[in-house]
Order: sequence, then structure tokens, then C-alpha cells
Amino acid sequence: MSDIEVIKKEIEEQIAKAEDAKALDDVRVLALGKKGRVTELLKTLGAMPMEERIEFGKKINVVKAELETLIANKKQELETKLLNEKLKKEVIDVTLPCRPEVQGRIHPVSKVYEEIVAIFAEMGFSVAEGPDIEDQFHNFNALNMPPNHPARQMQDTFYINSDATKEFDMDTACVVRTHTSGVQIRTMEKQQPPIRIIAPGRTYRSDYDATHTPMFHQVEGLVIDKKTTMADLKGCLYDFMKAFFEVDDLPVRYRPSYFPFTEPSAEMDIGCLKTKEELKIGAGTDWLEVLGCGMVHPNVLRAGGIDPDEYQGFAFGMGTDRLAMLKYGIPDLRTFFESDIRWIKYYGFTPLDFSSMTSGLSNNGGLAR
Ligand code: 2U9
Repeated sequence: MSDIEVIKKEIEEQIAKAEDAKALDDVRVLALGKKGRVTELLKTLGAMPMEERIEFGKKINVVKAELETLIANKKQELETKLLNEKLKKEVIDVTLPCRPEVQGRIHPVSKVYEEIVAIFAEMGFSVAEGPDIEDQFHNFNALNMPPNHPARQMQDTFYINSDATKEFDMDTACVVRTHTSGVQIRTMEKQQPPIRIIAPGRTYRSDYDATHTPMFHQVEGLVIDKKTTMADLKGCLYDFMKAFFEVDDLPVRYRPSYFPFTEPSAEMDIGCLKTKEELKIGAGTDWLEVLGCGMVHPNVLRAGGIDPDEYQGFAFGMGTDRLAMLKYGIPDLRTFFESDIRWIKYYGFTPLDFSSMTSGLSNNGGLAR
């Protein structure tokens, strides 16, 4: 065996034996480094006669290239081995329960939102969304509240200048939506009936006390078809309230009311028993107001591009935060948005309790306390 073949064999053995990147690099330096064995052989070329030099030079370069490939492959092999060992060690069991001290909580508003969506989804409603910043057409005009309509003042609106480079202009100003009703208008603009949607989301009004915060949550609903009636409204909302409060024989009543966007309009109350210690939803001598509703005003249908001579429907609106207060016995709305960790630990829900109509809605066991 020639010198070069012996050297090649020895280096190949060393490469095969290398157990880590450092050992492999040492082999590389010893073979191909400045003073490496292959490099030293290359240096002998200069003293050789021309023909021998050409032949031997070719041989050395082939060996050099082969060794370089072997080293690169071995490097890759060692890296893969290292990564696999690391992955084996770092394996986590995602089915293990979380340590209680680091587990987060679901906010009661999110919990109630999930519950409401689950109930309406079962009834065939879809969820529609829209922008928090609305133009006055979608927030007011289309809802039968033209400029100077008294209801526009009633809603304590936050206005936003629509062009920051110009003076505030009331006519072109936008608003942070005072209700989610604009979402229903936008749906009507895009889609002809049948329509069956709920529009949950954040809403804003300038108000602050134990039952009002400047940002609050609403769920509104809209059903439009050829023969949708007030009886459909009553049945739908009765079923919803029974499912939401998880009370089968829930007493309900409707009182006449007024909203510019519905005619006739009503407010819905549920029966309850108020004692000094607690509020019990269900049979009792007291009533709690839970939502507003009515048949969609023909002007509103027209504004959304729907012919009121062909179609009719009902709409409703409820405060998600208020429903959370009633269902889970939380006394002050302002505490909802103070981000106090003690509050969320007390009133929050554990994350793995999903709300669904089949697996149980509120999973009261999911209450963190
Ligand atoms: C369209 C047509 C009609 C939505 C409705 C109410 C009655 C209502 C309040 C409940 C408590 C708001 O959060 S709250 O202060 N809402 O009483 N909302 S009817 O009517 C609509 C909406 C959209 C196109």
C-alpha cells in the first residue's frame, strides 16, 4: 500500500472513531490543517519530476476531497445525534396538569362570551364582527337616529376626529361604537335574508359607576326572514335565558319599551329571589331586567338594503358584563377591568373547562374558587 493510501486509511479510521465535534475537528486539523499529513504530502510535490508531480498531485487532491466529504458527513451525523439526544431529554408531557401557582384564569367576561356563543350556535346563529371605530352612518343614521335625534345625545358618545390634520368636525367625525348594531347593518349591506347572527364585542359610552364602565361588552342579535315574528323573538330569547342561567322553569316577562331601531320594542325580565345574602335566579317575587329587544324598524331594514315589504325580523341587545355579574355573583362592574390578580384568582375560571351545550355550559366546577 502506498504512503498516501496508508495515510488515507488511518485518517478514515480516526474520522469514524470521532465521538464529538471537537474530536472530529482535531482529526481535520491533523489531516488537512496547515501542518496536516495530507498538506505535508502536497508540499513534497515541488521536488518531484513533472510527470510524477502531475500524477501524484491528482491522487492527493482526490484523497483530500474524499476526506473533506467524509468529515462533512461525519459532522452532520454528530450534529443530528446531538439534536436527537437533546430532543429526547427535553420531551414534555402536554397531558400533565399545570402547576396551580402558574396557571392563568379565564376572565368571567370571556367565560360568559363563550357560553352565549355556544347557546346561539346551537340555535343556528353565526358570529359576526365589525370595527370598534365606526362612522356615524353605521352607528346612528342607519339605526333610525338621524342627526339631532335625541337618542344620539342619550348614548354619551366618544367622538374621534376622522382627520387629525384638520379641526374637529362633528359632521365627519367617527365614534367608538356605542353599541355593536353597526355590525348588523354591515351584514345586511353584504347579505340578503335569511339572516341569523349575533354580534358580540366591546362598546363604549362615557359613563362610570358600580354598574357602568366607559368600555363594556354587548351581544346583539339579528334574525331576518320572510315571516319572522314577535313570537319567534319570545321563544328564542326564552330558550336562551333558560340555557344561560341553567334554570328550566325560569319565569320571564316582557315590558313595552322604546328604542329608535325597533318597533314595537320590549325589555325582558327574569324572575329571581333577592335576599340580603344572595340573589337567586329562578322563581321568586322579584324581577331582573336582562335585555332589550323588538321587531326591526322598517327604516333600519331599508338603510341596510333590505325591502321591508318582503322581509321582517327581530333584534335584541344585552350587556355581557351585566350577565356575568348576575350569573356569577360579582357585585361591582368596575372591578372587572382593574387587572387585580387577586380578583381574577377569585372570580376567574380554569382554562380547561370549555363551555359547550353538550359538555356542560358553565362547568361550575371550573370556578377557580
Ligand atoms: C339592527 C337593528 C336593531 C339591537 C337592540 C337593544 C334592543 C337593547 C341594550 C341592552 C343593554 C344595550 O348593553 S345595553 O345597554 N340594547 O336594549 N338592542 S334592540 O337592535 C338592533 C340592532 C341592529 C340592525
